[in-house]
Amino acid sequence: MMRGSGKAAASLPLLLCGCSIQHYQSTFGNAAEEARQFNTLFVIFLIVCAVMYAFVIAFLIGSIVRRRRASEANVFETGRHHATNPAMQTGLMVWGGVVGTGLIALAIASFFADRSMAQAAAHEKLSITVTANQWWWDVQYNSADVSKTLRTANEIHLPVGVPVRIILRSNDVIHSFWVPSLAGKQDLIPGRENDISVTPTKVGLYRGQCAEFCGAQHANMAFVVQVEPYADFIKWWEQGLQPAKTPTAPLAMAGYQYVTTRECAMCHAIGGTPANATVGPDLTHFASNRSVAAGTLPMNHANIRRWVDDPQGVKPGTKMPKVPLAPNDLNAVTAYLETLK
Ligand SMILES: [Cu+2]
Repeated sequence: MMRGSGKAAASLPLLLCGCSIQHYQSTFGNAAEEARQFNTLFVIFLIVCAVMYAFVIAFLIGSIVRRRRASEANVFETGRHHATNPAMQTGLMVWGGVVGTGLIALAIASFFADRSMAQAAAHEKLSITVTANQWWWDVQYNSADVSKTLRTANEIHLPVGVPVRIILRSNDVIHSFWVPSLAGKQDLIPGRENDISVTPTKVGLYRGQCAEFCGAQHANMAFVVQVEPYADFIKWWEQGLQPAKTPTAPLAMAGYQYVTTRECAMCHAIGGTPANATVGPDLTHFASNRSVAAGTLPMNHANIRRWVDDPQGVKPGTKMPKVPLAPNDLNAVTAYLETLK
């Protein structure tokens, strides 16, 4: 796992990536079939619109020059601009044809891009449910075998080359799921289920972000998507299903006692412990994540301590309350959370 230096969230993307950050968060990332389709469509629209625009500007300049020459010659060219002028009529018909052809070409390109994405969506081999909350992401990997269903938070793993259906829900207000390198945006709406299909084509780490203003900490509602080979993904899933290890060090053991029996257990679940609430993020493998508080701080000892000590200071308005912990308890809780890998 990458370790950050504890600097501000602005430096987080660089700290998160031991790999290339070239397409970490880029609409030109082309890291999934859907992003590639969108970008192809974008290029076609850009070229057609650029040609149209060039024609319009050329005609505009031509008409200004012509008008100026006529003024200088003090000639009032009665009738020459009239629509009954044969040359003008031909010109208008050609222009109408160019515009019509351009619009039809764009409609056809759009149709085929939609069709291609719908075909990919029809062959999904994996479904995950992402539920948005102010301001974090609950992620559930669905399985026909309920014992294999995995719940995590703020970090999504996807196998490369496998079409995935991401079911989108919201627990509070409207959010928007957006991983620019992989696909377009899709809203998460309370009381409604949306979905988006993604077929990742490039192994890598990609940043996602809520793209619909959802409150004070909207900017700190991020997540990362790790696209990896299928075998690695299955291994990760199996590891994720393992319960949290019971710590042996005295300080972490004291933290285990506190977290699983006191305030923390009222909101969080930790597999294999008495803590099983679902209000907040599942913490079973919390320290394996790359960030604390949905992309707000890099994951490291200092930042876990800082977050537990004063969540409202780090992320004002977050639903996680400040629990007045004695220094010993704070050290113990931090030590225990660090063992959750
Ligand atoms: Cu938001």
